Amino acid sequence: MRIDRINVYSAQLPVKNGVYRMASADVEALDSTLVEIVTDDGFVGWGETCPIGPVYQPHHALGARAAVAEIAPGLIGAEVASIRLLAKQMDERLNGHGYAKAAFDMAFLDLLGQKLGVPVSTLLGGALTDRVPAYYSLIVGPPDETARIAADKVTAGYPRLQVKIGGRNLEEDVAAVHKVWEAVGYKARIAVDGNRGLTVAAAIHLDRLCQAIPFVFEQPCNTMDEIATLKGRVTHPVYLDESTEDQNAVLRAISLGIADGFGFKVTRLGGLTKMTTVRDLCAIRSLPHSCDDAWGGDIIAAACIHLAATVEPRRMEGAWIAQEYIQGHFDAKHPVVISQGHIAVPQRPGLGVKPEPGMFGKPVAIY
Ligand code: 0XW
Ligand code: MG
Repeated sequence: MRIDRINVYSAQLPVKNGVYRMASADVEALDSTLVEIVTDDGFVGWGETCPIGPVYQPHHALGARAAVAEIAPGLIGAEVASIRLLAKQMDERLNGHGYAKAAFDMAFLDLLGQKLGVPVSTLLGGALTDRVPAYYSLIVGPPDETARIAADKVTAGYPRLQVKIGGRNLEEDVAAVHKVWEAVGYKARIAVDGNRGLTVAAAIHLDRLCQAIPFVFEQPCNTMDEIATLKGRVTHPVYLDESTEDQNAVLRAISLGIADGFGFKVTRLGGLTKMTTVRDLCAIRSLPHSCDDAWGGDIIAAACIHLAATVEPRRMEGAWIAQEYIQGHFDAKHPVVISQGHIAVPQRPGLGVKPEPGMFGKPVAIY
């Protein structure tokens, strides 16, 4: 199975119902990059990378496509058999840019899964479940409205909520956390996500003012170093998200003992194959984590779910997919869908989703 052609597409994904608001940025539309790899024996594999705008983390859509342009020509003619060899070939053409390589890694696994007749979860070590929990992300908004939506989402079956805070005064953030807790109580687990937006001082204040509420505090401050200073000064467990820029960052956080869990993003960590390493490191230390991406359509959603299915359920903090904020699906026949706050693991070979032919228009690049 050799790579014959690579088509690259750009898909515009407007945010359903307006704006997705976080401390670090407001986003209204996302530009997703898709790679379609066609092999000489007639298989087609898909990968996707979709930064949530240029500010959330040091990734952006044009950067992804520029990195794809460096990598793709070197893959033409390559045998799709060893993911390690293909990763080495990518590294020999471009240093870093894991978020672009992640799209290729997904497509290679999609191809191998189809060739071998197994779902990608099997290639990642094997599924432990056929249904994974999702979580709902409540954007920064008026506290009463946030609490109302929180209650609705728990009724809809979500076992976990993420309350976004930051970028406004402390009083509103504290009110949002209290009101969500009053609305849902123990019916859902709660993460409070600062998206890098709080100072260390504000994080300590929020921790004290919400002392009795059992939430995990996700990426409260900008850097891992700032977050490290919270150790022993806050009582809520602290999770890292944006700071997990690569595998080494995760190794560092675990070995320093400054993270009680993680919000992992498949593309930020360089792809599904690299994610299996941090998944296994977390298993060694009994650390919980999510399996998400920053955004994306059905290809990224499927990738997250295949990986999530391989995580020990007691440490699985849920898979966030963008479905609630996106109109429609890439694959209307086999979409990745949230039902009662959970997502069925695709069982078909490969990723199990195929975009409708022609739906992304003409490729923006062909190799
Ligand atoms: C909730 N998410 C997974 C979606 C947005 O990209 C932000 C992200 C997060 O947890 O920061
Ligand atoms: Mg987060």
